[in-house]
Amino acid sequence: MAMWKFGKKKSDEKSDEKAAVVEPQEETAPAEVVTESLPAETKSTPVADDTAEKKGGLFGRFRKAVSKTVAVLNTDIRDLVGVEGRLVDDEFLKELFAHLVKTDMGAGPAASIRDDVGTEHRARKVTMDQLADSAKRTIRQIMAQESAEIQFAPAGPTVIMVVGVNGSGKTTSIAKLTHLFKQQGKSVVLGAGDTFRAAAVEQLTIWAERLGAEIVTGNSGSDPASVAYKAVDKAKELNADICIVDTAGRLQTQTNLMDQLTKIKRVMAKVIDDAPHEVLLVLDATAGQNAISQAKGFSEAADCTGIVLAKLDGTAKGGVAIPIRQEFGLPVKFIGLGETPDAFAQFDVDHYVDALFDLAKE
Ligand SMILES: Nc1nc2c(ncn2[C@@H]2O[C@H](COP(=O)(O)OP(=O)(O)OP(=O)(O)O)[C@@H](O)[C@H]2O)c(=O)[nH]1
Ligand SMILES: [Mg+2]
Repeated sequence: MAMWKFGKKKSDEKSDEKAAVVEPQEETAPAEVVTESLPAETKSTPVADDTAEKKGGLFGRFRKAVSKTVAVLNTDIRDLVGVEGRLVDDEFLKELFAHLVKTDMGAGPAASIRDDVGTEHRARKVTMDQLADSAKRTIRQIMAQESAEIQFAPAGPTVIMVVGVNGSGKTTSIAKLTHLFKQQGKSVVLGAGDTFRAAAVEQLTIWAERLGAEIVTGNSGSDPASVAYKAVDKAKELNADICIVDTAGRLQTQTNLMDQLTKIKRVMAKVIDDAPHEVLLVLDATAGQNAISQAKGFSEAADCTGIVLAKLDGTAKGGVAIPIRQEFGLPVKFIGLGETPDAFAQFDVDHYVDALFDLAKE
């Protein structure tokens, strides 16, 4: 399999060229980017019994991310049920709902849990374990998703477009994806489709250099669709495994900018028929319920195929993954747990639900 490394910009780059192609350079060694000792390859949502994960590692951060939900389950709801168990009646179900909505899972999932507990246990005594089992089943049902796997192209480069609001974590998530693919021995071409700010191109160029990826850039202010076109074209020419295209941050209310995403997608399909194979929406987990309204506009405008929940390490509101899944039917594919390329994990529903509930027993 061909491996492509980042090299210097062509000095004879034509000034009228909208996208500048950076040629591969054999000697460039990827710089050291790992700043802490984390497992070399994180395949899915960190699990509690992974002994390689220490406090402060991925699992520690993940546990902190869901700590608010865990705390509510472990204190308020445990108290509500009591050691002896509690009769399930309207009063209990009302109180249960009031506690569940405090966990950031949102009113929809809280109501589903309440209703399912009511259906399963009404007029009977319920223990904390039975309640947790019932709630787990409900959340698993809500979160049940096809797959967190990237939908790879059947042949040729897999094209991934990354979208989201300003500062949500798009470019960092691209670095994380690149790191993951490089670990799998795949070749990656990046497209610096955020031509809005010169710093954005620089940021992605640095990541490409560090991670050993090819990059296609455009001049500041140039048409992002042109950069996207050239990036996909370059990936095809090099027969690269993956092409990831960055986009400028935008609000779902900015109609022109949202239309631009449609245009970027259209030009990609001119190079490779079924591209982009993935449109990943990066959501800032610290935005809580706001993240949900962001997702609405984006998933419609850009036909998103999956969600990257970034900055989960910066919040205790990890419960937000549940309403996101319930309202959109979009799979949560990856979670971001820090600023380094390895602070990334594929989302695993079972690990997630176990973390929410099993930790409540600690
Ligand atoms: N703690 C933490 N910080 C993150 C994570 N992902 C991104 N960040 C930080 O969030 C800030 C914004 O990240 P970017 O990747 O530049 O976000 P962006 O969506 O590309 O931003 P724009 O291009 O300006 O729209 C940076 O300081 C990142 O280091 C994460 O998972 N955890
Ligand atoms: Mg960016």
